[in-house]
Amino acid sequence: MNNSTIEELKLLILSKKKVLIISHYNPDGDAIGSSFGLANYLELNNIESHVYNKHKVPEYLSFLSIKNFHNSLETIPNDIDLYIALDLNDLERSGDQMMEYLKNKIYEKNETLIVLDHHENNKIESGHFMIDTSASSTGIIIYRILSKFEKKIDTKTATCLLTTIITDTSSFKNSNSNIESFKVSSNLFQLGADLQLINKNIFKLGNIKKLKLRNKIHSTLLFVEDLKLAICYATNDFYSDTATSKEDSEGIPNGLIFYDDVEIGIFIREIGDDKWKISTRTNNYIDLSIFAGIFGGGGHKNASGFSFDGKLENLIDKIIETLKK
Ligand SMILES: [Mn+2]
Repeated sequence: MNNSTIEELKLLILSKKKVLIISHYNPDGDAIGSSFGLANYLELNNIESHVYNKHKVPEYLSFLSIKNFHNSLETIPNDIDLYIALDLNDLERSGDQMMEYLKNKIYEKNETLIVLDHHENNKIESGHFMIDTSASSTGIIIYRILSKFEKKIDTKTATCLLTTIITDTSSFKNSNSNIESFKVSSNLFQLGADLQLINKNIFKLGNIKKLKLRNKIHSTLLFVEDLKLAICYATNDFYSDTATSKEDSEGIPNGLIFYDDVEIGIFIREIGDDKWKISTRTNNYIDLSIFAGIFGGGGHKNASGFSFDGKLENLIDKIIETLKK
């Protein structure tokens, strides 16, 4: 499979009237940002654009939107004249129903497919490709193409495309960050991409109820210096008092080990009368699967869990005693 040139893809897209954009299920910031950015820009060029995803837009990405978004095949118009698959290396990644639909359109009816992606091992058999594993997001590849169009990229498209870079590089923390990701981000920022809106949504921590729950949990902190151990717990009334649920205490033990003097983070949650669920985290300090095994639980070296029947005080004593050995 050979890549088309940017000029070829541009001419091909501009010759079409009604486009369906598809990306992978369980969509992430790149799948949604590149689909919506491309659809939004093509609409400005008077190409009717539809986006399909098997799943809904995740809550943290709901600040991005598009006119024609489909979660079902039934609402897709039947006079589509171009299919564009984004951020996927296998049609199977669009979901079974869409895969069958596309196989029929592309392989049997010989309709036109463009594939824009940055994953290794593309398994799509035919189409017009632009695959570049050095691109830090699929949105970068879309930017390369759209920046050759006559029409200027508008702020909404720029925000969508910048989202793909911020999420796929984890704000330039991942090793896939490169000169192009900075350059394209700079250009998108200049075009009016709303970086504050992106950051506020992508990295948001939840509502005030969750903060109140976490305050309660962190106020139980017990630090055992010689073990580099931090323990916090939550009883059922913590959740009822703050109108929160167990999902709101996710990530507590991970958070503990980000502090300098902590190597083992443990979170204990009440699951019934004198019944507790324990989750543990470390960065390569000890093997927590062995530790959890002593209590009849299991997991990995860096993260494990177990449950315990008895009084909270006894549980904490037993944890400290076991770690000391
Ligand atoms: Mn991606």
